[in-house]
Amino acid sequence: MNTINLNGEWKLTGGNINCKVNIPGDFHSALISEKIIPDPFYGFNEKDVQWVGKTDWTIEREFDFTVEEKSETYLELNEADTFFTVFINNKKCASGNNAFLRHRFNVTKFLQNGKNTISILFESAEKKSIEYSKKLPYKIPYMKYDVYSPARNMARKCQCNGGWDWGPCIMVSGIYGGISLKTVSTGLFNSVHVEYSHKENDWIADVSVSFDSIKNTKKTFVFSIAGNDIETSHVSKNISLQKGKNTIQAKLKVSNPSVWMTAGELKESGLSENTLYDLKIKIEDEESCQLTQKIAFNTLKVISKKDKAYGKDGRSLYFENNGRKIFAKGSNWIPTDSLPSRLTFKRYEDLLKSAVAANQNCIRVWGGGYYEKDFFYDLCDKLGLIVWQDCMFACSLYPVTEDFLENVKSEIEYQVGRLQPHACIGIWCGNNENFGALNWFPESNQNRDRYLVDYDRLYVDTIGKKIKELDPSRIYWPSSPCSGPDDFADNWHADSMGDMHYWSVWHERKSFDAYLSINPRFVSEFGYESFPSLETIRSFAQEKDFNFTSKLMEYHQRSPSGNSIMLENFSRYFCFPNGFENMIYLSQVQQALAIKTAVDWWRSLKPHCMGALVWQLNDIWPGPSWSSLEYNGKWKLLHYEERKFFDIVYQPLYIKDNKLYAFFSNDTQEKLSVNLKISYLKFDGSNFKQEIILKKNVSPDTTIYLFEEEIDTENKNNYFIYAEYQAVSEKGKSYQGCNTVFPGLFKHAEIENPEIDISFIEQNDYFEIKLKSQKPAFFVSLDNDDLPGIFDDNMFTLLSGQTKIIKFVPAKKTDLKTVIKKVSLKHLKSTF
Ligand code: BMA
Repeated sequence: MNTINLNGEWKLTGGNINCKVNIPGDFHSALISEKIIPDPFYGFNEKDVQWVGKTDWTIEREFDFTVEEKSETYLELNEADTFFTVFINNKKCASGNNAFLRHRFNVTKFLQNGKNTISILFESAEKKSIEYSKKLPYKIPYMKYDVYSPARNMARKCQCNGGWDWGPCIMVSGIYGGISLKTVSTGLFNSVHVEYSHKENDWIADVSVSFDSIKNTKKTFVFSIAGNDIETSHVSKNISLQKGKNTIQAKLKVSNPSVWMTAGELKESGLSENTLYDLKIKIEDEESCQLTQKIAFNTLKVISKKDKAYGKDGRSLYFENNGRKIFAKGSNWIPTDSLPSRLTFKRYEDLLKSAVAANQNCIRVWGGGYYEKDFFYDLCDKLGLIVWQDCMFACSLYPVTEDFLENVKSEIEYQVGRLQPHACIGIWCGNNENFGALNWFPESNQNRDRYLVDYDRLYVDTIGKKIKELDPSRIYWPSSPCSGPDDFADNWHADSMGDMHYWSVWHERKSFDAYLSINPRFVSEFGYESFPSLETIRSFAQEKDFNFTSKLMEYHQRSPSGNSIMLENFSRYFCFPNGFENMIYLSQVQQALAIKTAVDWWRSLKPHCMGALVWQLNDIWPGPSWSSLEYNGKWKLLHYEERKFFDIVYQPLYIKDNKLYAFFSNDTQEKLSVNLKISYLKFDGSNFKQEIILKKNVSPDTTIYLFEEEIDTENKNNYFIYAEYQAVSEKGKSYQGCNTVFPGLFKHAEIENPEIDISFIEQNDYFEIKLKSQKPAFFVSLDNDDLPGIFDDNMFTLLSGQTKIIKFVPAKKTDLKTVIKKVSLKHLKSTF
């Protein structure tokens, strides 16, 4: 096989624009680098670049080609977004209308020896979608946000390009996965499918590969699995290929491979990565014609059974890895940038490593973005992150015309074929919130049956059937949230079955204790907003805009009345902070507390509740949102708090109905002997009452109830509760942690000024920040302004007289003077 790589510089024309574009890449990025349009993230610029998405664009270039006898040449495009037509030597030779496909077109007859030209017209997806929607027999409604692209649900492209409640409307187009010409004398590999079985540690990989042959011929296919710690396994197969699609199978035996572990299991084993193996399939006498795939050995599955829960009909939902029940702790992943040219391996690696560093073991690839890049799944395989994979349909109804369904079938065929071999894929899910969406629109409320039939045709008859056919080894979950393949409750409020999206605390503006009013099985979405740090705000705003309700701050806030919801809760829980910086800090404290309140409760419900996925992990642009990681990857206080409440050993504490409840979670595979101390302290640091000392043994993978006690409501503003533990496992591993709860409201607590001394010490490649407090200090937080790096703890309680040393590891080498200048300290009392 000969490949001509057509990536690189192309000419871009559209309207009266004529400039250069780098492929792979998007056209907005080209216009930005050519200074034809401004950075759409800055100020109100988003409004000024909407014309780009409404314009048709053409890219073109030349290339040399040598015609080869008895061969066929295929033009391959990956992630061509969306409606495109290809011309080679000015002859139309191919077209496409799905950004989620790998397109392969036989263009042999259009090529000539020597110089050739290729041009590709990309019609505005917005224009095409509006045209398409007008041809439909009835309206197909979709969720619209502040700045949106009409009829976005008609196009098979990233749905949130059309604007969302955390991101801008930037209707990108281009080729994001690369373009090449492949000349073959036998054919092309399509995809590989692998299923595993094992006895003890002798594994069998059942491999079947799909191969497109250009002729009838006999070939030998060589299968192999290799890796550092195994003996390479080989199987050769002599095959009579038919012209067209062929499936070739082989069983490969592998002894004692390292078995795939989730991130928590890796941490427990002192490992940072899974061992991946190289599966290779090639044609014996055609070295260049091969397919390689990273694989790992595991049996990861979903258990979902009907049961009785809290006296209600229930349905469990949890992951089981190699026979072990896993409490899913993680986040929802959205596209990492509005501009595909900026989607780099480094950014993905940083975000996913940050997720693991916060003790997450599960990532949901949300249905309004992309089927992610191969390296995303390679990273999840390596890092032990279970992937909940949505199909790319979100917050909308969709057409079910024949051509649309055919288009979707090819999309699912390609994407499931591409992703199936990844060990990290835990569950296939039909869509995001589209069953619930049937209740959101006047059209579907007036004529539910019509849209319900459409729903069934798309997610059950088309997508569901296809996925079950292509990957029977994994469960297909029709929608998120839903109460099960055969139940249709409102899983924004019904808690006993399947997965929930719990949004009552944010969208319904309820207080944090509403989280304790539900007993969910698996919460796949819940979230609370905060503002990003000042360094991120400076990237899109000027000092004059530094106010929660400035026109620009409200413009970058895409959740309806998001800023006022945050302010409303400030007044519900806190003394009102003075100044913009304190409001940013407090918004992050508030966000972290909201999510912690939920997780402390839901972890105490294990094994009834077996999952908590926070909305959202990352940001697509700089602005207020539900993320725990800012647009530039910086950790918000929520992410630091996640590292504590998602840890494999943790002590959930909560107050419910004026009672303190204490639990202990051991998500390790070893028994722990635990020493616990619960202190009741006044805000001057003295004891409010006698502490409680407990010694407990906690079995593996178990959460136990410790005790409950009435809180002293009379004095609830005069003391706080500080719990700390040391735990040792059977094999001598030690764990420690602490947790603080206030019996009363923070705003009424008699908090004193703690007078914290801070000093900095330079070490080899990190810095120590020494803190000593005279009085108890709360939500003590360090911020590294424009100095990327991570603290080994943040947002913590400092007891009076306690000295705490925080390690700051800068992303790049820096000096003490810079650290002292750029690292600042805040705590609750300092905000008012
Ligand atoms: C859910 C998600 C997203 C949305 C989020 C916050 O609906 O599925 O669509 O951004 O809530 O509103």
